[in-house]
Amino acid sequence: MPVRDIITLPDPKLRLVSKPIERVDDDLRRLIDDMLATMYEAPGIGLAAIQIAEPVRLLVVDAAPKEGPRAPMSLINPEIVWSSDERNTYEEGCLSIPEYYEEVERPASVRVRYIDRDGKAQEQLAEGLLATVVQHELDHLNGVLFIDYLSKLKRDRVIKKFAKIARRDDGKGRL
Ligand code: GNR
Ligand code: NI
Repeated sequence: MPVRDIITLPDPKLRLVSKPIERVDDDLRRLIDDMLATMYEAPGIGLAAIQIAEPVRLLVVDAAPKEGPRAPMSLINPEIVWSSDERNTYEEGCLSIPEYYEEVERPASVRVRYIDRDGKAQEQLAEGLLATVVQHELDHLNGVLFIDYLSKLKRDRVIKKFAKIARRDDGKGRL
């Protein structure tokens, strides 16, 4: 289960709209396992395939408490089929925007439809932190980042900081 490199701002791939997955096979399950290994190693609680430069509609999440057992989930071609009117605010971060955190408001609960790693259609109601992470990951599949919900001033400041880091180091955007 190789850990893969996570791409960071200002990599233009983060703005791609990822393509639907047409077949759930062993190659895809290997990609899922790489994503889970990469997410746990980071460590993070969610990861979209585009963050390891694979522009396909696939995400993994584990929003279980740190002390408890792992609860890995993989969602293929996920779609939000219902969102609550109730909103929730969480301080969000992103492995592709290292060490930057800001509060974002989103629907508190969502019902998500997806294909699981066995190729079976599933629906699940996500609430609390899981709802936030699923929406954050789904945004990645559409080239949307959490900084897009901030004021232009804050967003431009972050983008500028990461552009500067990329010029300074080897272009991989590491801090
Ligand atoms: O690890 C992550 N934590 C997190 C915290 C609050 C809201 C969203 C997230 S997702 C993030 C990992 C990531 O960048 N996924 O795309
Ligand atoms: Ni992210």
